[in-house]
Amino acid sequence: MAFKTRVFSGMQPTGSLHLGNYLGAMVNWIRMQDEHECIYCVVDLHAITVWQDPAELRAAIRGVTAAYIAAGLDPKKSILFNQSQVPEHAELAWVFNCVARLGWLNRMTQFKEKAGKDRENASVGLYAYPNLMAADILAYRATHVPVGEDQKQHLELARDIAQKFNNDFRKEIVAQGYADGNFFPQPDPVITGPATRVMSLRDGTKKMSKSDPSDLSRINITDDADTVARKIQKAKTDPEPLPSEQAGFAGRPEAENLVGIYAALTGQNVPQVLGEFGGQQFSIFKKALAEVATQTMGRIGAEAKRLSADPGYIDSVLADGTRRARAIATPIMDEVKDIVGLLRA
Ligand code: AQP
Repeated sequence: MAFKTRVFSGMQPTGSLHLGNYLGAMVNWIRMQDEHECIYCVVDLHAITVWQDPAELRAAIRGVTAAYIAAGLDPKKSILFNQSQVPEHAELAWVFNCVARLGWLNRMTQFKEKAGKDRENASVGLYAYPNLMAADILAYRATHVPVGEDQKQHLELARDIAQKFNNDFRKEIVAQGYADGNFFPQPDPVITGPATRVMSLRDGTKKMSKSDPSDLSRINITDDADTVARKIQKAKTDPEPLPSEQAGFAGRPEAENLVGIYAALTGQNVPQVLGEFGGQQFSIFKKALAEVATQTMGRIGAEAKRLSADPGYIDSVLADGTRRARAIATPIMDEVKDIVGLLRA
């Protein structure tokens, strides 16, 4: 069957959002909400795959919701809610735990990075994280998933799970009226723009991340203008001036990262930025970068702070989004139960 275009994505409330989350994913979320039905989730069940202080988690769920709205998501156009309020995510994840193969999960590089050397001590949830992510998307039979480059492998796994479910249960799926035997779509990743992988300001070979112990490594939406300017001024660079062509980035990941960020924030491509700044010293370029970063992140941060002062409003947005999300997910989960052979009242 032809699947209706539906967009799904989410972010973890594991701290405040940063420039990488914004440029890598959220810019596309905002663009897509004018063209499609969009469902954007605060993935709190993913957050607890590593320890979260309960009071901080509660605050972060509201904080990330405020950031979504402040960045430009319209709760009237898009469905905004937090994952744990829609039980179909966890229910479908269990079914997918039984569809996905251990060998598939063993190949997931994010688990290896996050578990590090102390693998035996990592939570089972962290290991099964990609199955829950597949359930997040497929509980809505979403067709498009705007994410940063780091989520590519998890998206491929979601596609494999959708395909295996369709294959395993084809007879039942056809009996339920899906003539071509496809109950789930194979969701397409949407990974576009000049900053699909924003790197740490302290190390151009590492992704900018909420959980990096160094706050200097990232620009948070909660940072004020002075902090943004200081972090950019302290960002690691090299002694050479900026190159005039992209080939000049070889062996200079920090320079490449900063230019990519500037391009994304100003709506230009990298050659255009190099046309303007090629041959110049970092001190000059960093001033210009600080100015545009402060404008964008400062505006979002100030609005998120204003919205956060009214938790009643944030909770009402989440309640409305939950109701609309469940209206889509519940009938889909009911069909999954019928297909799998689980009795329901
Ligand atoms: N550095 C990045 N560059 C581009 N995109 C990024 N994303 C994350 N970091 C970058 C994208 O943001 C979305 C939400 O990510 P997440 O909050 O679910 O978790 P994450 O990918 O694990 O992000 P963090 O910041 O690194 O969180 P922690 O430190 O808690 O693990 C995703 O679309 C992601 O691709």
